[in-house]
Amino acid sequence: MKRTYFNIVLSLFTVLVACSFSAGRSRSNGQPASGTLESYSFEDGVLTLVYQKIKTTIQFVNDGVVKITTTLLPDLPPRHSYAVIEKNRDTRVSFTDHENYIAIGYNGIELRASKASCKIELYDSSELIYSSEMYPDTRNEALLVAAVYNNERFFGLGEKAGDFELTNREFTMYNQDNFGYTYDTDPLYVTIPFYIAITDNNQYGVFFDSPARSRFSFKESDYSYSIDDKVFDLYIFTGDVKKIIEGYTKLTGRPYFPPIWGFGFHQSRWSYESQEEVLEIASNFRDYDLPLDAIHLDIGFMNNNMDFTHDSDDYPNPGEMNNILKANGIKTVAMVDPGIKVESAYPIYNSGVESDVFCRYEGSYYTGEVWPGNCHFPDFTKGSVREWWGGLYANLLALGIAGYWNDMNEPSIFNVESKTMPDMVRMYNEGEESHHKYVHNAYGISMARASHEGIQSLTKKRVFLLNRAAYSGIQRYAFLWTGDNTADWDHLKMNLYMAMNLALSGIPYVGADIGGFIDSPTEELFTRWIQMGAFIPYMRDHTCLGTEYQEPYLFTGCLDIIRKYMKLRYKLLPYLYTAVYESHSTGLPIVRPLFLEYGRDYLDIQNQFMFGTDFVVAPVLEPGATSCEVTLPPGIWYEYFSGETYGAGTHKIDISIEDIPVFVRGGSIIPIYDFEIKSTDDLHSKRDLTLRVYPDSEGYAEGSVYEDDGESLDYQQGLFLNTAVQYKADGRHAEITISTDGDFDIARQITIELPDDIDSVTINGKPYAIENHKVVF
Ligand code: MIG
Repeated sequence: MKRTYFNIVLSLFTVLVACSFSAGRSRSNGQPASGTLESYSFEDGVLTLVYQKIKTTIQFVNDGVVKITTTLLPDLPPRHSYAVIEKNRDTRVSFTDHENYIAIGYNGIELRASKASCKIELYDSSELIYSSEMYPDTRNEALLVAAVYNNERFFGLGEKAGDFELTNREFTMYNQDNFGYTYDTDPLYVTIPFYIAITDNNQYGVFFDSPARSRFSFKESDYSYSIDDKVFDLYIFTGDVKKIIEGYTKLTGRPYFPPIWGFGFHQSRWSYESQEEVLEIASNFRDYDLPLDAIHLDIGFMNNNMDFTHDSDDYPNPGEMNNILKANGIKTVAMVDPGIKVESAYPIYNSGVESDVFCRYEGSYYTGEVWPGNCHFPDFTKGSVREWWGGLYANLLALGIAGYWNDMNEPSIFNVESKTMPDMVRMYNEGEESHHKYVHNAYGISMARASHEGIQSLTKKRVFLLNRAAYSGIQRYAFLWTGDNTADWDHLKMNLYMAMNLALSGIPYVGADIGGFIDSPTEELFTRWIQMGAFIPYMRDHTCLGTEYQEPYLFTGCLDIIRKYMKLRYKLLPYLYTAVYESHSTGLPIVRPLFLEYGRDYLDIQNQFMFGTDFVVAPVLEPGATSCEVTLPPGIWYEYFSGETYGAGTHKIDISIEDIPVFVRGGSIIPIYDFEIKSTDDLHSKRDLTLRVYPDSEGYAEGSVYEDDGESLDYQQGLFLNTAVQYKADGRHAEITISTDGDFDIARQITIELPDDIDSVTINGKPYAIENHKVVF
C-alpha cells in the first residue's frame, strides 16, 4: 500500500521534472536531446543504456557514490582517468524496470534513468536530490549536462578567483598562466571539476571527470555543465559534506603526507641574485630572530633558464651554500619548468631526444617558446617519460637541494594567443593516444606525478613539491600555490577564499604568495597577510622580478607583530601537523569554512575560517580597521591571545594592527611547542609538548597529537605516536587520561596547562603535583 502511494507521488514528480527539462531544452535553443532509449542491459552492477544519440553506463563505485559515464561514440572507449584511483565497484545493486524509467539502487541511494531521454534522477532515502539531462551539442562534438536548479548554493571547483561562494556565476576549466589575475579572472591555473551543492535540506557533490575544457554555470536560470569531448565520467556523492569530501578523496586519492618542513616558513623571490645573497637572506632571518625552514631558488638559479642546471657564475658552489644553510636548519627548494631548451650542447635535451620523450606535432617535436627560448615539452602522460624525468632530479639532489617547485606546467607558452600548446599536439595519454585538446588539464598533474615519483624513488623520503597547474588528484603529489597574485587587499581576501574552495575540493596544502607577487605591499597589508598566513597550510613569502625586496624583517615598523605570528606558526606546529595527518588519513581539510563543522546556518561566512577543528580565525581583510564583527558557533570560545571567553553569536570586537581575532573552541586540548624554534630541524633535538586545556561548559575537553620523525617513510611501518588526551573537571579537581598508539620512540616531556581554578589532578588515575597551573607528565 505504502509503496504504491509512494510510487504515484514519485511519478507525479517525474512528470513535473520532465516539464522543467523541456523548458530547459528550449532555453538552450533547441539543442537536440539524447533521443529515446533504444535498449538497455544490466550486468555485474552496471546499467548500460543506449539512447538514439548517446550511450550511458551507471554504476555504484563505493558507498553512496554513483558513476555515470556518457559518450557520443558508438562504444565506450577504454578510458584512463588522471584523477580517479578507486577501482572498487559495488555489484550488490538492485535493478527495477518501471514503465517510464529504469532504476538501480544501493544502500538507500536510487538512480533513475528515464526512457524518454537520457535524464537521470538521484534519490537519497526517497528524496530527490539531483536530476540532470545529458545530450550532445549540435555538431556532435561536445556533451552537455542540464541540471535542475533546486535552490542550491555552490562551493568548491578548486582554484577560482572572486568570492568564496560560486552561486550565480559561470566558470571555464582550462589551465592557464595568469600573471596579474584579478577578482574576476577565470580560468586560472588549476582545474578541479568537483563542486558541493547545498540544497535547502540536503546536499550532494558532483565530479565531472575529463581533462578537456569544460564549463560550469551555477545560475538559477542555467544550472549546467559541458565538456569539449565525446565522453565524460560524472560522479555524484551523497551524505553530509564531510562524507562527500571523504568520498571524493577516496575516489581521487587522499592528500599525500609531506615532510613537516613544508609547513614551516618559506622565503622566496624571483630571483635571489647569487649564492652570497641567499646566504645573506638566511642570516638576516637569524639576526632578526625569525624562524625559517626554506629558501626558494627561482629560475635565476638555472643556467640560462635551463632545467636541472645551475648558473655557475652567480652560484659557483651550490653544494657549499646548501651545507651552510643546512647547518642553520634551512633547506633550499629549486624551480623546474616543463620546457626543455632545444640546444645541442645541453645534455638533457640530447637525452630527451634519444629517449624520444617529447610531444609531437605535425610530424616533428612540438616547439614552443618559454624562458630558455625554444623548447620541447616532455609528454608526461607516458610512464617511461615520467621515469626519464624523475631521474633528472639526481642533478639537483647532488647539489644538496631538498625540495622542488614546478612552475609553468599549464603548459604556458609565450607569444601565442592560446598561451599554451596547440590543440593538435599529440599526447600518449596513458596508452589511449590523443591530442592536447582532450588532455590539456592533465599536463600539470602528470608532470607533478613524474616529479613526485622520481624524487621519492631517489631520496626514499617524503617529498616537498610545490606545483602550479593541476587537475583533480593533485593532492596525491604536491602543494599548490595560487600563482601570480598582486599586493592588494582583494588578493588577501582571495587567498582565503581560494584556500577554502581548494580545501573543499580535496586539496589541503595550499597558500598564496604572502605579501603579493606583483607590486609591493604596504606594511599594514604585509602584516595582515602574515597574521592570516600563520593559519593557512602553506606559508611562503614570494615576490616578482623587479619589485622591492619583501622579506619580513624589512617591515621594520611592524616587525614585532610579524615575528610574533611567524613564531605562533611554529608554536602551533604540533596542532597543524596533527591536522595534516588527519587530512592524509581522511581527506578532510585543514582550512575549513565554518559550515563544514557547524552546518548550513554558516554558509554566508566567508571572512572567517576554521584552522583544523578547534580554531576560528577572523583575519583582518580591510585596511585601517579598528573593529570587526565575528560570528561564533554554539559553545564557549576562548580568544587565543587574551584568554577572554565568548559565547555563540555575532560579536563586535575592537582591533588594532597588533592582532587578528583568533578563538579556540571550548572542549579542545591544543598541543603546542612552547619553546623557541628556528626551524623544524630543531625538533631533532627537542620536541617537548605543551597541552593547553580549554574546557567546555561541562568542564570537559579532549584532543590528540600526531608525532613522527617528520621526514622519512617510517610512519608507514608504525613509527609514529598518536596521543589522545581527555580532561574532565569536577569542581577544583581534574581527571586526565592519556593514551598512546604507535611505535615511534621519542624522549620528550609533556606539560599540561590547566585552567586556573584546578588545584588537584590525576593522570591515568595517579595524582600529580600542580605547579603554576601546570602539571608535568
Ligand atoms: O613567467 O619563475 O608563478 O612564482 O616567480 C613567470 C619566475 C615565471 C611564474 C611563477 C612565479 C615565478 C616566475 N614564474
